[in-house]
Amino acid sequence: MAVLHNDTFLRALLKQPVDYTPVWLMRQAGRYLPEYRATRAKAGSFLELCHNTELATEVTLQPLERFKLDAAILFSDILTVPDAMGLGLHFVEGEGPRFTHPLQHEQDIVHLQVPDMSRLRYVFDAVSSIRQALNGRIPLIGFSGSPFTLACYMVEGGGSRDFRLLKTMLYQRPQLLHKILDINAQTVTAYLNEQIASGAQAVQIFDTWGGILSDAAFQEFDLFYLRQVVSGLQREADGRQVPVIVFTKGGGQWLEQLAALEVDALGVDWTVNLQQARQQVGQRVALQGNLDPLALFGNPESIACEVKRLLAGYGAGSGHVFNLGHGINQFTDPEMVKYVVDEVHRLSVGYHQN
Ligand code: 1CP
Repeated sequence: MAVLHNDTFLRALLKQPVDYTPVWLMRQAGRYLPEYRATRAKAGSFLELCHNTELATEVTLQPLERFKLDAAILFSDILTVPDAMGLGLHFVEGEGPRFTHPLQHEQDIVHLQVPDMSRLRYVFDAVSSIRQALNGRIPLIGFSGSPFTLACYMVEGGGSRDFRLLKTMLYQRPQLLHKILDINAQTVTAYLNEQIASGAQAVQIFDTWGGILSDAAFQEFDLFYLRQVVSGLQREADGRQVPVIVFTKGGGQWLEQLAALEVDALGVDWTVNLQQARQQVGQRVALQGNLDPLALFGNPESIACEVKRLLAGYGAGSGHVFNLGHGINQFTDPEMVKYVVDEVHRLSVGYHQN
């Protein structure tokens, strides 16, 4: 494997000294880039794009050609996992992902099993291929949905506004939901370990829907299973630590408990005050975030102001990875993305003069 030329991202996650604050953006490869839309059209569909090693590699690298990003993220989707469990993922034009066989009845759930990882071979092939194509330029992030966030889609059969079906199960038949979560936790652990074995140099667990839960439900149905996953992860590869990031959207009120997971970093959404968050988590974890993705719809002055505010909020020293507080919006102007990335690099140097 090629020597890693830019390890700023990995160093910041481990709170080791860096020269500037590293930056990458959730969903940095995607519909806001015309070249992504062209490659997706060539692939035929989003799912075919995920299944095609060469094209998945191509779209992963696209944002790196435009912006000086400090990490690449595997191009795939969190819903490949329930698909491998037999739920039948497909996309309805204009409506997003759907499952043919959602988990809504006991008989759907009793037979649920950890899938054979060979069904996700195409993801691991993409990881190896991207890692090779990166040739040591920057590190590659692997990812998975959290057990709970995956369960949201598996029970609802797609996205949802209120998660009524999921919550009906949670309150009426909690043991059924626990069964799904237990299988998901085992699956996510195996899936991330296989990505690490294939070349992922850091992993992020997307807990996108943790924030819909009550405090009590978060502990029982989300945090418990995050802990299971994190404790089963392979934390070293090629003689280097593989940092683990957990991003719970809407999880600002649980930072201390999340920091007590044995993770290296927590992703935070834009509602969180970085200075207060840093005080809360102390030395335990690094923080990743948290520009409002819609701040990119401002102008250069307003964007520079937000970047300055976030960098000053975290303050001096390592342990901050700049990112958005959630995925980039599809109508974002790529010029504004370039501007943010360059401003983070330029303005952060002053916070790292040891
Ligand atoms: O039309 C298209 O081209 C499909 C749009 C799209 C893209 C570009 C989907 C469908 N997924 C992706 C890629 C993707 N998804 C990545 C790629 C790597 C990157 O550049 O960051 C990642 C990390 C994800 C993760 C993902 N998928 C999450 C977690 C992160 C988040 O944004 O909260 C979730 C919740 C999904 C589900 C999903 N996949 C796609 C859509 C539109 C959705 C959301 C569905 C919904 O809740 O309504």
